[in-house]
Amino acid sequence: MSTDHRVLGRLLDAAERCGCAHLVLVDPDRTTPERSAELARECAMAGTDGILFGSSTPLERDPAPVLRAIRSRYEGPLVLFPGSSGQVRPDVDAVLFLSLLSGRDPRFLIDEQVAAAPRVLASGVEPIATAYLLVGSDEGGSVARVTGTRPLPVAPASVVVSHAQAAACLGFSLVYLEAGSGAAMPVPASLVREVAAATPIPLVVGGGIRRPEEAAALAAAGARFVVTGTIHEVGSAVGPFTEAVHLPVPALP
Ligand code: 1GP
Repeated sequence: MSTDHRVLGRLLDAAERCGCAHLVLVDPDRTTPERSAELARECAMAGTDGILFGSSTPLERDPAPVLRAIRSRYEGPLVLFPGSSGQVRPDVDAVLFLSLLSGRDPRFLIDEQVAAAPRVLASGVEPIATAYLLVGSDEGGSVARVTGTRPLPVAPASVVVSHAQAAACLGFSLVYLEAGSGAAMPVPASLVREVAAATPIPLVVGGGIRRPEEAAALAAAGARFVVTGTIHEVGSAVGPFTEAVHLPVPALP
């Protein structure tokens, strides 16, 4: 049995073409099907590079109507971003196959993955091996609460750098620097710059981004993917964020 990497390839192509790609996170417990359809339409219009779908907390509602609403309006990659093995489902294009390397709890390092792998491989959904690093100066929000782990400190940068480098050595496809959904502050751009410079695999950065300028700063610092979620749940348009994340093509001399 083998898995191909079509979705990852498509996402990386987008990041290459645009300098940095923009992903929008839809939490099916916090977004109605109607709002999801509207968000998906905005993503299609804006040229957003992918939609992430999932929740760090156990799902309270059937997510299928939200998923269908997204599919009805958006043809780009739809990637599961699961909080646990229980969220794995066959009707997505790929799954961020996460291991919480910032923590030391075997459940989130490997146990959930062992539980999920048979269903992922049987479904044909593409797994994207992603090292998940909770990073920040606050408490880490719902990810910290659910996993019982603490975020890695933002300083000294060497702590996050060495975790990202371990992810590269272990063969992960992506490193996700997560400040936590709705975090008071995004991951600092200065830290993203140091991690990007020292790590040979692409960085995904998300959590607490509220302004297009913050998204642009993270892209300029070396993020290959920038994720926004909560800000759109409260009504902010997607377009300005996608536009900010897509780095300007350098002018010909
Ligand atoms: C959370 O990184 C994502 O896992 C997005 O965070 O909801 O704060 O935008 P926000």
